[in-house]
Amino acid sequence: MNVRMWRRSLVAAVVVATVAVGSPAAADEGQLLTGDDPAHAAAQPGDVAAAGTIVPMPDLGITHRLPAGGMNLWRMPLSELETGYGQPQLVKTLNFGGFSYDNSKTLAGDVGDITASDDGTADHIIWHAQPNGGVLLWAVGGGSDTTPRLWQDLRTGGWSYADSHPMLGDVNGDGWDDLVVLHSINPVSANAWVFLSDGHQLGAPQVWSYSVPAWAWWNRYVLADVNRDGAADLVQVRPDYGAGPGMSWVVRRSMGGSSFDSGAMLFTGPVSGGWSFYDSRQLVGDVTGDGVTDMVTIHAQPNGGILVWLHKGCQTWPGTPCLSPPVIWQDLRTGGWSFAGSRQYLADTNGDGIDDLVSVHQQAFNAGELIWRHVSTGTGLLAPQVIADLRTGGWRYLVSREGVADTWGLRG
Ligand SMILES: [Ca+2]
Ligand SMILES: [Ca+2]
Ligand SMILES: [Ca+2]
Ligand SMILES: [Ca+2]
Repeated sequence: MNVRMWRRSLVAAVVVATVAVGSPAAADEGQLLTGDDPAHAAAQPGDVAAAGTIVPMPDLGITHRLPAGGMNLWRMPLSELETGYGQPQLVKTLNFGGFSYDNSKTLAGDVGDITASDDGTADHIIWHAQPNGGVLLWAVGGGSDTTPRLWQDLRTGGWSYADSHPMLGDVNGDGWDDLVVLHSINPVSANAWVFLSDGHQLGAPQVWSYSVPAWAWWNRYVLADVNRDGAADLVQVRPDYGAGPGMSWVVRRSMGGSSFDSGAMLFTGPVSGGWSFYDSRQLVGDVTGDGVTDMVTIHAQPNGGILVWLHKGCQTWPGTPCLSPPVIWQDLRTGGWSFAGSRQYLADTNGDGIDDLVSVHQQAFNAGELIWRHVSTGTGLLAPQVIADLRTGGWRYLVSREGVADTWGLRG
């Protein structure tokens, strides 16, 4: 088997993943937590949690463009332990007030008890472009009260929608997601601003790092806890500077709730080895269940298909993060899988503490999409299984975007 990766020069539009849609496994249904997020106090990864144990019950937050330019916010339970598993639920229709799919970035997370009736389902943060180039920061909480709250007016103070890149993650380890905004100061550098959550809303921005490399076409970023101290770190993925479009992982650790460190290189994949920054995307989570954070590279193949690579974490806490040499974790070069026609996430879909792969996939000759899970056994990924068939109902792959909210619940 040829396991080399190749740079992909042509984006094909052929998407033919066909499936037999199975019904989700019946399970004792759990109960979402309200109030505090137990954060990292959950059961040890790999354990099968007993009833009453706190387990991940992640939501997929979906933002879908409306024909007139507004947007619908949705949540879809990703854990089979949760009521409504695989069924999108409409959270809020934003067809007023200038809300715009095209002129906003929307993030799903567990930011706080935003309203008195917040039920612990996904919160949605809206980073909303303003006519003067600035930004308004809005929040929509989980639960019955989904009226958008205007949290911050960033139309002054030098804030620029065009120059900013918002992300959600719990960078100070208190269980609530914080907003991290990379704001460019020149074409190649950005400041990392952090808006800490106090459990109810986001506070004033503070600079955690000066002059991190800007994102754009030469960098991507993921917020994830690489060293398992409870605080999400800033993970940078970049081309192999000076040597072409290879791919490198760099981690900037969250330090003491007030800064990111200067960064350490975890992996360099040279272009000569087939690695391509441009033909790959990156995910961070514990997919092996050993409690150490792994990294996953989704890499395009010459025929347009996909290889899933595992870079297994080899850090022993509290040591320096490190990665084992990458191995193929799943071969999706056949079966109609398309790199260009899919988006991937990591989330624990069965409450065993091991992150599973989730794919949102465009369909041939159909504007809609299928959402799949690839359950991790800890040593590999099981065959993909459809968890939501969104080929009908008005869903459109090309005018929707998603994110995973790190929400938790009690196993039923
Ligand atoms: Ca909330
Ligand atoms: Ca936090
Ligand atoms: Ca960390
Ligand atoms: Ca799992």
